[in-house]
Amino acid sequence: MLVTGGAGFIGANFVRSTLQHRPEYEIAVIDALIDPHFTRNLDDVKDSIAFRQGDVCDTAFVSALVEELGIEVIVHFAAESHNDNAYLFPSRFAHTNVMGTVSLLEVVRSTGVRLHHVSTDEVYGQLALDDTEAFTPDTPYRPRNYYSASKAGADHFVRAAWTQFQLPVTISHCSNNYGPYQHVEKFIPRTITELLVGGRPRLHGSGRHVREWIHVDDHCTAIHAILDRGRLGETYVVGSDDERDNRSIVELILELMGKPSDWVDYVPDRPSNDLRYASDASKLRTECEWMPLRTEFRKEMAGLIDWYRHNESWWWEMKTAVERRYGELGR
Ligand code: NAD
Ligand code: TDX
Repeated sequence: MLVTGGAGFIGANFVRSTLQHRPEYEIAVIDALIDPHFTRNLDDVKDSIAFRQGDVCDTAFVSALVEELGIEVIVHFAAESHNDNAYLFPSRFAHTNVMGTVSLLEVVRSTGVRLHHVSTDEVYGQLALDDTEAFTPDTPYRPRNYYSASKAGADHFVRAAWTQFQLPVTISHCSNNYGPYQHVEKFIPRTITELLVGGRPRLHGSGRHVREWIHVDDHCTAIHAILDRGRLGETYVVGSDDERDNRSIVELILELMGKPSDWVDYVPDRPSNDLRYASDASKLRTECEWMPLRTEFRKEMAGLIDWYRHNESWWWEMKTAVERRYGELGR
């Protein structure tokens, strides 16, 4: 198995859980290490995998590795993943997210390996707080920012690769993940680490934006369920049904970390911050016999706070750089 972006948050968790639970796979990772801090995410498993630093847009490099190692399946996580970077560096998002995926499809076309493409629920746009319909694989695409537009562009190529050439592909659209090794630019790690350094968390806008939160381990089992039982050419939505607004997440973390509920600063919203996402994973649950297991959010959040508390050396430097950038953005 070749895992692209395997040094990132979800990729590194996927590599670790695959090594632990699915020993039949031998794993290679390609990652461009766009943030030098990603280097450490695979430290504890580096002797059990073949790691190559490189760009997924480099088709010849990926093809050569696929041939050399006898790769049979590619799980494609590599991406520019942060909304706040997307409108600052749009061409990086187009390059990696669209061209990187097109490049892998070329590898699939020439070698016949299977590709699982990891997309996001954000491609479906935003829901109103009182909408009763959640995102399904048939929901029309309505991306509202450069990140989701780039992911949507990639998805269209993957789907066209199936209709045009019957390439062996599957796609998943997951909701917001949380767990260890998540970059501190993202909401939950930023909130926890801000409290650990004695600062105040920031809520964008009204704090009423809603996300559906899933533990990264459940995302990983969902991908394995699709690899095992999913149908080629199909799209699966992955979610937990656990919707929470940003304010209630901050309040829970404040409570778990012994701070008053108003220990928070409200800052200007990011442009076009989608109001709400909600997923309907029933196709995945039924066809692939999958269900999320790490669903006790309060307990998971307490464990995650401990993880960040005990792994300060992992995030300290990254935090300094991230907060400098947020400072420039005014949030
Ligand atoms: P991440 O930013 O932590 O990891 C992305 C990894 O891709 C990094 O290690 C980075 O170095 C690597 N990468 C970037 N450009 C590359 C390139 N050109 N070539 C090779 N490697 C490159 O992001 P993440 O949160 O782990 O997200 C992984 C995937 O899951 C992304 O495709 C994202 O769109 C998707 N996703 C994320 C979430 C979430 O909540 N984090 C939810 C749904 C879907
Ligand atoms: O300090 C903060 N305060 C705050 O209120 C930060 C960093 C974020 N927010 C808000 C903005 C969003 O409404 O929290 C929400 C979540 O923000 P992010 O963690 O940046 O995630 P989001 O933009 O929802 O995108 C994430 O989920 C979908 C991932 O980064 C994507 O890669 C994935 O596809």
